[in-house]
Amino acid sequence: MKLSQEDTIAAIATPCGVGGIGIIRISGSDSEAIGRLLFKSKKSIPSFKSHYLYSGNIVSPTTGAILDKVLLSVMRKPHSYTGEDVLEINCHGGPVVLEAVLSEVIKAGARLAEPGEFTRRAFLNKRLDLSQAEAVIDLIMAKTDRGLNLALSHLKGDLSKSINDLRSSMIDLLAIVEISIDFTEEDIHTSPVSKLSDSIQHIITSIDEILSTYGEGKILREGLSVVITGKPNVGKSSLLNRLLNENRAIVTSVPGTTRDFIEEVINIKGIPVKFVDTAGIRNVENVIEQEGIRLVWEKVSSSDIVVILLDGSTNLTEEDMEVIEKNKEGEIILVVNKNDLSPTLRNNALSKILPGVKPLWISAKYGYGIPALKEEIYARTLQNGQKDIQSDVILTNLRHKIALEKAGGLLAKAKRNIIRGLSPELAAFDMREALESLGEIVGETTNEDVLDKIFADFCIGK
Ligand SMILES: Nc1nc2c(ncn2[C@@H]2O[C@H](COP(=O)(O)OP(=O)(O)OP(=O)(O)O)[C@@H](O)[C@H]2O)c(=O)[nH]1
Ligand SMILES: [Mg+2]
Repeated sequence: MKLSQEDTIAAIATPCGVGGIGIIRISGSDSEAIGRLLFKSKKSIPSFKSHYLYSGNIVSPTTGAILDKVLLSVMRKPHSYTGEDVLEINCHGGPVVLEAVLSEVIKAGARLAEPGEFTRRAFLNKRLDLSQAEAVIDLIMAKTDRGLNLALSHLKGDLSKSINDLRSSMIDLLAIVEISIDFTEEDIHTSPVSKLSDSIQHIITSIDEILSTYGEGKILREGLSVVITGKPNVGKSSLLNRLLNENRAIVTSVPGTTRDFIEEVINIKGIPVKFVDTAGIRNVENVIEQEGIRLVWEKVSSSDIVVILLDGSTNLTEEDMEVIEKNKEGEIILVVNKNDLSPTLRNNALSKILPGVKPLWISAKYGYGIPALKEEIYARTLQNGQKDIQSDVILTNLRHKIALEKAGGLLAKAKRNIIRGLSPELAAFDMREALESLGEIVGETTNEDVLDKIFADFCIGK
């Protein structure tokens, strides 16, 4: 999408709905003129001071009607979010008033902003690099305090700095390799092969260190999903309610109570964990329940962890065995519920069915074993990620991961070719491509399509 950067853009920057205030944001060369046209205050203001708040009314130039009593500020370029002249109107936070003011702003010459267009302009005007722009959306979408801290660190430029450090080391090395293309060893004193390959390896190792943080970073940013499955009546909905500390799902003693799935997120030590309560697995004629059971397998296949829930007060049935069979190859936690009743199931019997899997006994009804279950889920997330992170930054974004992997692969190829004594031209070619790949992370070398895709995820007004 080719968006004109000449236009002045406008949008309601606050969420839809009712609130104390609602903000209309305008960016571009006509911002101030639009402010002059619509804003009326008691005292005449010859010129708006930048970063200064003015109190007054928004008045329709055609009807003369007062649309809202507002606070207005101008942030002159380049010291604004977008790097352009920005005008912000703090209106009252009702959808009708905001629409009325926005429509006057549009009539006065602005056009509606596309999603993320303010941040896109900030990027194009070099107020932010691309990884920082992406951190803006992560910050807005952060689900826990740890996710927020990560987004803040990226917004501050910690990731950009690491990537730019790598890029400058690569540029230095590339210069050395390129010199050896033009001159033979007798002409000038070139770096010995071993030194060059060591230097390339050093960069590869730094890339690998950053890459190793992705498992944890992804979990911190996106969270993980845990599906609770088991035959009817084992206490799946009771467990969800206990984890949430509220009666979210219907619990009854009638098997087959839950038909649809229910998803809720809880925060386990800073990790957003989405629990999915599902219909009990059994063979039934009822088509509604059958549909619910079909959904369970769909949910299971897209989950990170499956909690297999059993009822410890009864013997295992065929239905339990079906649940175990279908899940045993995946990432599972075996949980035995109703620990408050006298136990019928035994750990040694379970270990024959699922060797090496330690059952966790709980009582969803009374809360026993719930902290241990949360601990277990947390421990699994660390297993998926990395315990001893060497890197200063944590990678959270798949786009960044792919670019780093590509760069690492190309550098490894360059190193091999240097060791083999092949023409330095070959190594230089791969190193240049690796450099470009790293450049994509910070937006030095990114095409329009990639930008479109990144900013499409943003909200309007950001
Ligand atoms: N004693 C005891 N009863 C429990 C416990 N957890 C659940 N129950 C009871 O077991 C019955 C079924 O609980 P649910 O949470 O509805 O079970 P479910 O697995 O969601 O059942 P479906 O939705 O039908 O698949 C209810 O009567 C609960 O009160 C527990 O820890 N101890
Ligand atoms: Mg249920």
